[in-house]
Amino acid sequence: MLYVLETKTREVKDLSGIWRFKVDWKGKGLEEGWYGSPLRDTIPMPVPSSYNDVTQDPKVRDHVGTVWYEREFVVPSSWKDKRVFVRVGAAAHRAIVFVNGRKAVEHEGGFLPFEAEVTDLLKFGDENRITIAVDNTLSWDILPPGEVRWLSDPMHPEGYKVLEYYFDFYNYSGIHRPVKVYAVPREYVKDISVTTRVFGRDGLIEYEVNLEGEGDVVVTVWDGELKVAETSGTRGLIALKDTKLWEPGNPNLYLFRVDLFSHGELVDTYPLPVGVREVRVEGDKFLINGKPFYFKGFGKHEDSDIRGKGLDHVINVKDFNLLKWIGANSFRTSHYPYAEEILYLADLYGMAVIEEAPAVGMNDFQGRRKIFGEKVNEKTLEHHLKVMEEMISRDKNHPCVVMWSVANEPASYEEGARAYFEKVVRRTKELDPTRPVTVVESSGYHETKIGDLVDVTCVNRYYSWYTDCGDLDLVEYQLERDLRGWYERFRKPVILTEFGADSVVGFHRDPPVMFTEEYQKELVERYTRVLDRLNFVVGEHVWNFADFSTKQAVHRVLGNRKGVFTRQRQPKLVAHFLKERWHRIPNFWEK
Ligand code: GCB
Repeated sequence: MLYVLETKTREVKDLSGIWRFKVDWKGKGLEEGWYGSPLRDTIPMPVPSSYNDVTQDPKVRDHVGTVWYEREFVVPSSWKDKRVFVRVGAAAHRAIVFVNGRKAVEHEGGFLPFEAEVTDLLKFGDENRITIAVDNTLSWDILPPGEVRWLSDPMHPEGYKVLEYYFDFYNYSGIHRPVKVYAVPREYVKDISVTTRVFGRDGLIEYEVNLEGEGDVVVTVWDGELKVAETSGTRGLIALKDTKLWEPGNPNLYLFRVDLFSHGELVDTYPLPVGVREVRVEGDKFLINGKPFYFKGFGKHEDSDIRGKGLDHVINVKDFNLLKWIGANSFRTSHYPYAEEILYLADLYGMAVIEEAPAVGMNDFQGRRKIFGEKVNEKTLEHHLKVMEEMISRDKNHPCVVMWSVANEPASYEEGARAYFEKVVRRTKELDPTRPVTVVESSGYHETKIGDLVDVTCVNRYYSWYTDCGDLDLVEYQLERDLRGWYERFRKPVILTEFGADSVVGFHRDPPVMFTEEYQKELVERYTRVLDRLNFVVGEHVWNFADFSTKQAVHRVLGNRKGVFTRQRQPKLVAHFLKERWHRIPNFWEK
């Protein structure tokens, strides 16, 4: 799936702005055909944004069910001879789109785009109405999972509707990424797939172009203003001599342009930034362009004040500047695929990305319920496989993506997890044989049933935080024994994908105690001492980049405070420790 771009042959209308919004309190909107005529009694609502923190009404914030968005847009008459599509960047978690009262498309899953051709539904040279119903209900049929519970009370016979979920970030809801209407020519470039390889100083680009209709394809590769290669055909190989490779810290990008001609005339053109690089796991090393890479960075979230998970270019660019400032070279899109705009920035800034599917909360840390085979079912698996397809189809061309994570902390100690993840990992590798695959684990090395299925061992650990509270002296023994255990059993490179401690900014205590900035720094420092002496450890991602919102709980003080930066992106004490450390450790590092 190509990102929506304006080019010489394509036009785009970005419908970001204020929409009309209405909560469907009784869940009757569909039945009553609310999409058939303009909505009444609406309030203004920005798109893209989560709606939860925008109003002053806690009922809107906590609503479980459907909300409706609507606005008008004009389609110019010049688009009459084109194909017109509507693309929704992401809507959490289920959405149905109507154009002029007729259904255009529906989609499940809140973190990936979907689209439909709407040419036949439009009035050209006129105003059109788009209506989107978005449902934030979680269930075990989609990812991330959750469930609705009715709590009864004799004083309230109808009961209370509560959404339960087992992941640690707030279930922000609404249209989180831009909605775009765009026009392409009748015959056009539908998709481009590019993979790259590296031979010494030379790079090889293998490509495939998928067309709607017919025509002659010409491909050119540009280094700035300089054309460095030209070829033709819908598939082929391009060899580049003395390639400027893409790698973390040195993100060279070429422009790969596909031109489609019909009877000698240009009908469509699409430019794709391409970074030539090769990723491989060999023994206990993670190699980028043949060199052992060391991951320094964070698990992140799409999360900021008021707009929640809504796309925010200001926050995003700030975050990349902070990643650079602190000396990071990578992050994980914990716990769902982030906006495409973020991956384009990662390509540009030279940040390696572990891209994660929204499979989080497939665990029960109290160990009371069985997950695989009971909660997780055939439908979950089917949806999971579809999500892998959609995610890889969207992001396959990004050089920044160096590994797929198919899930975070599933109940991998259950027998049923093996059959499930065998299928998910196999499908992921079929879809993309060029990138390593992982599952981020919280199980013990002796109990996991899936540790051998992945290419890289990724583990999350919270010694001296969730266990042995306050006892920093235990960290080093426990962590070292644990990580050695993983390596001895599976012989794969290890990344510590989460470790950290909550700190409330401004809380100080010496000697350190929990929740102070000193304790967070001391804990992180002690973990890193262990990582430095284990050769098979190829990376460290601190949890989390910034403080973020969660559902309310006794162990959450206005959300999760494990940020190295505050939610407003200001550094805590630990940030200065990491800055010094990460600027000292090179990106390519063999211990
Ligand atoms: C984890 C989860 C992450 C949580 C974190 C925590 O293991 O992967 O989503 O936010 O722990 O802070 O508890």
